[in-house]
Amino acid sequence: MKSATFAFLAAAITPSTTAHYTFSGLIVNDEMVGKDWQYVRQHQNSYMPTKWKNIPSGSHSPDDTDFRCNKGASSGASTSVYTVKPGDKVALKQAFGGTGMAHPGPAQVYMSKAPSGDVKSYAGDGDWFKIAQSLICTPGSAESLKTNAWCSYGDDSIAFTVPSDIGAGEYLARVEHIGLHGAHGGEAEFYYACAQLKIEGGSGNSTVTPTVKIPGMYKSTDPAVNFSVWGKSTCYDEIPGPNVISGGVTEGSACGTSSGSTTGGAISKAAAPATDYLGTEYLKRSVVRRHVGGLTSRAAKRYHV
Ligand SMILES: [Cu+2]
Repeated sequence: MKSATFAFLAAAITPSTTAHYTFSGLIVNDEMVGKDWQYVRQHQNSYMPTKWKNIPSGSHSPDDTDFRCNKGASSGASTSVYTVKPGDKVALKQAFGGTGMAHPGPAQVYMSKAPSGDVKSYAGDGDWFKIAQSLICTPGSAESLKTNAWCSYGDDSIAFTVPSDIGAGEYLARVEHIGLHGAHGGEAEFYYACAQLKIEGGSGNSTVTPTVKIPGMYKSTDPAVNFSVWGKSTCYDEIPGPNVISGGVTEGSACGTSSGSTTGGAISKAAAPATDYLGTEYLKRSVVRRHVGGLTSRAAKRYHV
């Protein structure tokens, strides 16, 4: 009875963490630091997605100011700030015991420096830039574009390396995964949260470009968020939002011709295999892939469009 009750409660609390998700944990150089929501702004959107159409009850659209750090997270007054240095490997881990992102789509990491120097009071209304993105890692299969062709598919975190040239200061670091399974009908799903980081050291005298505002970096008409994973395409020719900054990292490529990481600038469909590997992908890929192997069929059944 007791275990049955527990099982029921567990199911009630986490009915679809592989289908829906958000991020609450901070991992630095392969170690979890602190507790859930200690360094990540706790928001009120649970694991529900942000969408333009058929917005889930209580959620909002990507045109809302809450698209910055998710619902009700415009202040980080009660969130701690974790100090990192350039080259540190950072990741935000899925909340609510999520065991892997089981939606097809790209992942992005944006950062924004608190103009006042105090990220706790920063609403995220300043300039944002993209430091990392992951696209397609497995080439040549339209079928796998529904699942594990995407580099991020099955991962339980979104990782990045702290850039060396964006300067010291306090930053919001916003990780985001876009579920494209409903994008053909205008229902791309956005999953994201913001960590509060203080960067010490680094050069950082150059102007970081390109920058965008949130909301505003995506439009509901952008091809990248209206892409169909249900067609014959084996490539994701559009990237959502701006290019990564100089020194930023792209994992995979538009067509999956590269499964490593490339540094900086615009992606191209004919991207050469990566020779420059910055170690962003510190979570052991083999473990993730085994996990995905067990997850795929179940995950496929959980698609909700
Ligand atoms: Cu979902």
